[in-house]
Amino acid sequence: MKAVPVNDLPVSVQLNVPDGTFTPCIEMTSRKVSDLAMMFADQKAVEDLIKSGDPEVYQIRYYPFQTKNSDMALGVTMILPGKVGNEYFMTKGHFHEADNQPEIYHCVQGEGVLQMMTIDGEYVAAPWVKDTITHIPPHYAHRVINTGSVPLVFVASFHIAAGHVYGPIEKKGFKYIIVEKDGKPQEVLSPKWA
Ligand code: PAN
Ligand code: ZN
Repeated sequence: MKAVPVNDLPVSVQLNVPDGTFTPCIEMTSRKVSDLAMMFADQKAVEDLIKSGDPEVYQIRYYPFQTKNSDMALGVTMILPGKVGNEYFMTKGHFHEADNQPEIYHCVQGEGVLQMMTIDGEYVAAPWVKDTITHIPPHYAHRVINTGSVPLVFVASFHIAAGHVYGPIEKKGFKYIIVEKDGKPQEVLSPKWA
């Protein structure tokens, strides 16, 4: 994530809920199926999707509010509706690097699941609908899954100092994956944990 100059003055941005854009915005990152390839259980479906154009899975917009002595950041994520095989589109998921760094997520559109898990595999899944707000305590990796038919948009508030660690989730994933079964989302044990 980009570093920005210190600004001690108040800053406001304007959110457009339907597509998760806001203005002004410092940085936008797009993640495609190929960026998340190792996260999905069905590797054949991953390959096929990459060959057929490598669709976008989500966009993150970021604004760091760096002042002389504080470091709040805003992140707005928009996850498109879609699936890889029968597994729904989702964020990569990560731990925070610093062990005293929590985060607040607010779902402003769509429906899905916020998965949280400690490094020892203690797992909590929060069902999400519009305006569910969740506090993610320190030590819990976090991932959001869009199980609906419209873009899921959520607002995240965290400290820049939190840092992001992706390695453990890239290797082992979360204990459970969310797949579509008989037209409905279902939580099943991840093959990596079986
Ligand atoms: C969020 C996430 C964002 C994208 O801003 O970074 O939703 O998810 P991944 O980082 O797992 O790709 C956050 O939790 N920041 O700490
Ligand atoms: Zn985070």
